[in-house]
Amino acid sequence: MESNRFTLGIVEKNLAGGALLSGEQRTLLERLLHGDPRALARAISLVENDAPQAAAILSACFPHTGGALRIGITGAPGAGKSTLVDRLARQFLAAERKVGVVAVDPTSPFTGGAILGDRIRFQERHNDPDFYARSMATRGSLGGLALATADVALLIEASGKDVLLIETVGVGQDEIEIARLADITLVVLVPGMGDDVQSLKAGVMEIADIFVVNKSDRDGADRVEQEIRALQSLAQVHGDWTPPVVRTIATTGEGIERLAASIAEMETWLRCENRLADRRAEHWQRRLDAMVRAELMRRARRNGLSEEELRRHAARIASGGEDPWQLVSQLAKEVLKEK
Ligand SMILES: Nc1nc2c(ncn2[C@@H]2O[C@H](COP(=O)(O)OP(=O)(O)OP(=O)(O)O)[C@@H](O)[C@H]2O)c(=O)[nH]1
Ligand SMILES: [Mg+2]
Repeated sequence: MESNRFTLGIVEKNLAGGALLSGEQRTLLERLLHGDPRALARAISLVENDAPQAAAILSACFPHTGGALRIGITGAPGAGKSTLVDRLARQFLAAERKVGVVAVDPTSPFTGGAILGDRIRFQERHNDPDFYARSMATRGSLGGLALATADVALLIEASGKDVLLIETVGVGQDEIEIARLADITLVVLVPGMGDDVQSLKAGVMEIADIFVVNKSDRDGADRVEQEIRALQSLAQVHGDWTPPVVRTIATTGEGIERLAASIAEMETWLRCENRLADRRAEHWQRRLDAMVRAELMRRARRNGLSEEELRRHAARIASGGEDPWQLVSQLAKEVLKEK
């Protein structure tokens, strides 16, 4: 990929807080930027664990990103998202695009069994140097799951991928936030399962750029499609882009070419009239907000605000022994004193 020809020398000027990388970190980054999957895995672990060098690594990778197309795939548990991701990955690889996958592990015990299956299925492709997949297990990281997923996606992109597929279970706010990181969001629906379009959260409907009616081999695909169209006639959310409805059978691959064509159409539309840039600026605004909060919390933690300490304050506040507004104001002052 073009951006990988940059040398670290150029990149280093832009590092977060003027941080300098150690020799070991430079080697790690150079390997990552050349697409070494082991270096990438190591960098992801450092970032996921909020290691002290995480910001410097992300900062060094940032100039090597921006070129890849990010596709979010969201939908109810078991809708066939991973099977679709696998099919789409093959489609893109066949078109000589390098593919990265981030799968956010569902936390619901209902779907827990699928995680292992995903890992095995995705790992089978690990021999392909143009493919990299990672599942996110982190919960409760400082900046939240959406921020952690965005950071991991950034690292994978910097390692030279052209297309990123980000799979999330579209149930909670966190997951909707993750889907919003994408340039194009696919909302996967299935016939039956009591999963009527009407019952879908408004947030999920709003983020859909393309509707996928998967498991179209089952009865009721017509009805799902009609319901989506009925809702669409009520609301136009994307200006002159009407989200298409594509039927698929992910297990056999039926409809995948049509889906890939819809993605390509949307990509062309996004690349006109600055739409992609506008969308990404909106994403960055949300992400910056989360990054600032995370950084302030990180500093507060460094200043000794441990979970333990927070719990003590909370107990005192609950019993009327401490004023929360004074406490927060004091904590903020301490954080801001730090250079
Ligand atoms: N009949 C039918 N089954 C499908 C289709 N697509 C996927 N499946 C099956 O549905 C099950 C769930 O598929 P996954 O791809 O794991 O679904 P998922 O949405 O990733 O699931 P979670 O990540 O656990 O939410 C698997 O047994 C698939 O084989 C389809 O088009 N038709
Ligand atoms: Mg899955």
